[in-house]
Amino acid sequence: HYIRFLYLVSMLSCGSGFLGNAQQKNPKPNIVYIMSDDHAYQAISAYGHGLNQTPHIDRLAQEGLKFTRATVTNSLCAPSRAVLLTGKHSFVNGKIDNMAKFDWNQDNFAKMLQKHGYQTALIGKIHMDGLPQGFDHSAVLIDQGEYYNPNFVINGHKQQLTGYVTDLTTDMVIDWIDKRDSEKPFCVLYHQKAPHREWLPALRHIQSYTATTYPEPATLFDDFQGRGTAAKSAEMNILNHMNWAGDSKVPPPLMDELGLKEYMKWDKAAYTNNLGRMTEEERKSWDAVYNPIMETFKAQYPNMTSRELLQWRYQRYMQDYMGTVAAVDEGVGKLLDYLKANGLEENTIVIYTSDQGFYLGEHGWFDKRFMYEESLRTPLLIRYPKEIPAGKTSNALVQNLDFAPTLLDFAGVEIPADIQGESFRTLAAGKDSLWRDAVYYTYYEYPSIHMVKRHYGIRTDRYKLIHFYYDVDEWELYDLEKDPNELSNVYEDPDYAAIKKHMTKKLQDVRKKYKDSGQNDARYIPVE
Ligand code: SGN
Ligand code: CA
Repeated sequence: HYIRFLYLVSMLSCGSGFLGNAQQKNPKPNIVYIMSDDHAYQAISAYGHGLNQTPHIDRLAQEGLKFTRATVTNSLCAPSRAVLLTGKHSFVNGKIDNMAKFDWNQDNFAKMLQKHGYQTALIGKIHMDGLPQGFDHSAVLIDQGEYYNPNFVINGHKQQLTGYVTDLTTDMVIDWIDKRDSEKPFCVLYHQKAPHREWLPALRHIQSYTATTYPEPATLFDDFQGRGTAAKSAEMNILNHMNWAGDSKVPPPLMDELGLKEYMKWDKAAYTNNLGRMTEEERKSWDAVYNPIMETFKAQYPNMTSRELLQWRYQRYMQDYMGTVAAVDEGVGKLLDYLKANGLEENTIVIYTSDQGFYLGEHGWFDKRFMYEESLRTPLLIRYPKEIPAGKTSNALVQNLDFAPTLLDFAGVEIPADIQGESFRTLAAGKDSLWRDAVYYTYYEYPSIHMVKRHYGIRTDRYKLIHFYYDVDEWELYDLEKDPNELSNVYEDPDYAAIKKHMTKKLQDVRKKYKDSGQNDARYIPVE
């Protein structure tokens, strides 16, 4: 009777809803950290680009806070995940690129939460070898993972699951929350593979998404005048550097018939392997939609100009990319509905983000890596009704470096002194708080796929300074207010001499603050 009484009182006093008994006894918030892979903010309708609809992800913006200038410190999958876990820059946590080994023995925020009574789980893509540490439960994809009937490594044991990867990931997250010990707070990292290359949407989405025409970005036909060698030599062009079979879904026999060459030597194999994972039934449904598209392409191809070919490939890319986003969005809806139906809505922090931004045809590109806006910035929405007012927007320069300290802060765990990020808890609550005026960025994976040169730099409210190094020594300065598409490098422009000086000094300060140096860059030049 006593417990019942308390329960009634809590229901009355909280007004807005139901709180389970467990949460009364333990006020620590639960955490659902949702991170997709390569999800451009341009592909979330709450960000207002008008390309697609993501009603469920948008709920987090309506009921929570939307950051418009959240950035990553190194725009690549595995390094981004290492930064998330450690709260430290790549040159400190050691995971500088997708190839470097991640040392799971170092501390991470999940380990710290565990020590403070949290139940923790990691479900989906992690893209790092070794058994994840800091998690009571892990179900992770191998490397990039697969879209159809994917292999998962569940607590160290490999297993092929039946179904579509995005749906499976969502269901495993909900299932884990459902079966948890409700006496303890929980933290789950819900990491979708989608919308990562090679963009295979779920069958329920292919019909409508392949029938959609997307507006072309203003810079689709960018010729890179006004920029340096790095932008000119990157291999991310939709026309020239995408795979015909794996990406554009032109079947290998049709490639041969039309004389289309493999750009990457695994192109045809990627197509065969990806589609080869489908059951016969699944493959039939897929072919019913894609075969007619390829028939039309076959007829049109001989008369297409290279401009038209780029336009066709851009549409194909966007259709499949957006198709994979659709299932991600539905998953978020399912998860939010689950939290609500189970009285977990009030006491659970829900974050939606991506491991980095992505090019959706801007500059003619796909992929990421660059410190230019589309790949530097990442979507970030956070909902926690207890502290964060609904429907607000923040343009503060937060980074993925800040997740670990922020989540520790929310959980009431002391933030270790060697963590380099800062908690944005107070900021998110809309309270006055001092915040950084510049973010620091580093990128190392070169020479490698997409050939984006090594660089580092800072971005402030208005300006961006980048240094490309290793096999070039080039500086770029952008005025983001006058030139939001970053088309004109003003580093040598005398009108910007004072800004250049100021930004150069700021960059030196920031490198000092994070303990980066020319020596760090030298460390990553492989010895021949
Ligand atoms: C694969 C992709 C690249 C992508 C990297 C890294 N090529 O290599 O386009 O940049 O992954 O992506 S593919 O032909 O294999 O699809 S990341 O998100 O994991 O960093
Ligand atoms: Ca990624």
